[in-house]
Amino acid sequence: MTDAIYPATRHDGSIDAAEYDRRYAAAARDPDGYWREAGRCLDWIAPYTQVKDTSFEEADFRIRWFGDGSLNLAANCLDRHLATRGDQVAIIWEGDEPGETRHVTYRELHEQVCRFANVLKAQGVAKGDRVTLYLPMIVEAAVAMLACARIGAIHSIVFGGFSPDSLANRIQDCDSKLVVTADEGCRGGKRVPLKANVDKALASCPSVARVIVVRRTGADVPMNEDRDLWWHDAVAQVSADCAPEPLNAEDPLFILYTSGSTGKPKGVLHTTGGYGVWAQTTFRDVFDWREGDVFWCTADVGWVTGHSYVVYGPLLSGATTVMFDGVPNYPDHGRFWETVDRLGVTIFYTAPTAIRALMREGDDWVTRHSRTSLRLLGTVGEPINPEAWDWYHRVVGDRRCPVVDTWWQTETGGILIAPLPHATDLKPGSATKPLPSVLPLLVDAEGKVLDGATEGNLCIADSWPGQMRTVWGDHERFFQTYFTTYPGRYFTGDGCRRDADGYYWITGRVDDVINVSGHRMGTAEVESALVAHAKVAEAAVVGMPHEVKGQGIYAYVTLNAGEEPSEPLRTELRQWVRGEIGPIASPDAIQFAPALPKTRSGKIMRRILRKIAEGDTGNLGDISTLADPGVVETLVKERVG
Ligand code: 6R9
Repeated sequence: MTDAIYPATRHDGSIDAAEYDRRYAAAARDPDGYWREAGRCLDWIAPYTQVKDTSFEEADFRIRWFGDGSLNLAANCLDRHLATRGDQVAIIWEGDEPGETRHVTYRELHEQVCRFANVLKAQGVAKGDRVTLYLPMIVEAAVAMLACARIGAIHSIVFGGFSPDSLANRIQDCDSKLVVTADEGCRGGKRVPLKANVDKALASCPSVARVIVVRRTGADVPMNEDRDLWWHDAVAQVSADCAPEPLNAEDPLFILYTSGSTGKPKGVLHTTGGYGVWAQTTFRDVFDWREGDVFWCTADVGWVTGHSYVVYGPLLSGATTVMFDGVPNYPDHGRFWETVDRLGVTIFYTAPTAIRALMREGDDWVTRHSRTSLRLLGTVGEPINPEAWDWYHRVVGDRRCPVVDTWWQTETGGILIAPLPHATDLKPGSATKPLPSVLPLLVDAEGKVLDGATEGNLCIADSWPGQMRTVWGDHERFFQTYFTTYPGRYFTGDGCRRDADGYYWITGRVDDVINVSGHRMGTAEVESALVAHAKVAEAAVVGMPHEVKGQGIYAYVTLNAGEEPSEPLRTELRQWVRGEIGPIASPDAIQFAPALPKTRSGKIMRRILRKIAEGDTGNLGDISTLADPGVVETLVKERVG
């Protein structure tokens, strides 16, 4: 073994190493047969006879799973559990203030979903229509998602931290008919003006005829009589019966916008059958879910992790899932562990950035709470450094709880590479091994497949049921983005190392995407926000190492002639980007650059800008192709931070 290793602990009834090996081999040998069986984890209205129908080749490019089956995912999350677990808690909602808690049973959730589905229908929302959700982490967010799924409408959730402009872009791109929001959100004791943001966004969104507003804080918000409805009024006026719409396995379930290396965020589209199967099986297997578990994934439903592991995976499985509307450091740094104790959380899933932030505050915030209910810990969103892994394992988990480091993407629908907690020996910092049906390949820049212990670009050789199906409105962009860099393979955009034991170590993005606190940002998006400012002539954005966020945003800004660099302007530009995109995109460092290093053909040399931002200025590599090598010297001298 090549690295520190924590042997898998045996647990009766869990998948062990032999069973993992058996499943992995079976799925590799006969994916069709494997998923024909595994697809039965869902209840189908019309059973499928076809299973895998996929090709990554340009000539017959297609991704279809269970293509002739029909089902309804809301019915799978709710109705099928009513007979056996109607009175079991489905969602424990934990508000921003500790102890501001609501328990919602499967029966209650079913009724709320049916009512809201009827509200949507009464507003003219039909199968295939898009509905944008711009909500805090409240029960109504899950209700609205499932109500869409029940009638075959496509939900598109926009994270509540995005600006009115970002919201407007995402509404326009998919032509949403209806928006669901709240008066305000609460985060760490502060208010977020969600309804006011919607009002601003809708000035440029003529497709939206109706806004439904949840009363969350009771703030006095202006209601447009022709357009806006209160959620509580609307649900009171409709019946609590709503038959689930039978949907084809390949009917769309949701759109979720995510950043890429070029252009505007892409609307990643997931469909019903394959996504449902993937969300449920990965939830059950990776988190080793058992009856009685209280599962807490701290992600917001505005991100894919919230879709798959706050809502769909747990509810499809009949689990009890925690929805958290707060932040890790409010009212103090012990919030997670105080809440774990109070709610009896058994499985806890969060992001490395949160772990690193809490680690800095000292062990005492953790150890003053018992955490005895915990039996399994997980991470997602970015590489976890071994030091943070070790702290999580040793201090939070008292060395008792396996840590599952789960690698996946918005595009993959659910986890692809992760340990199974009682099957896989753990190595801190490694997402370990692929799940059954996941065939990772490491390739070099020319696309040559690399064998054995090596490092390269991470591709996946063949389809899995949870894979995205298209980019909303731009199927060509879907193919171009993911299947042309290495023809015949899905390219993830990540770099990766494989060790002698066949373990995978994700090294981070190899494209122009940066990962800030586990949130994906396209450098191009931040650049276009910066150049939209009247004083900015040109901007180049790169990632830089950041102790807590993993990566920070480093922006080089060239001002228009006649504009002078200044501290107030720096602050103004930061505020500007917050306003254009949202707080998560605010640059950590802004360097005013008289000029940017460019090739003679005018291409910005990002490689050099990355090195300067990283402080690695001793070794800038070949700069002889630069139009004006003198530019670099100035940049190095004036580096900030
Ligand atoms: C689920 C999610 C995807 C990108 C991905 C990679 C990074 C996610 C990771 C990880 C190392 C892990 N990433 N999980 N890197 N180890 N366990 O985060 O989706 O927001 O689309 O981001 O995040 O770079 O390509 P998404």
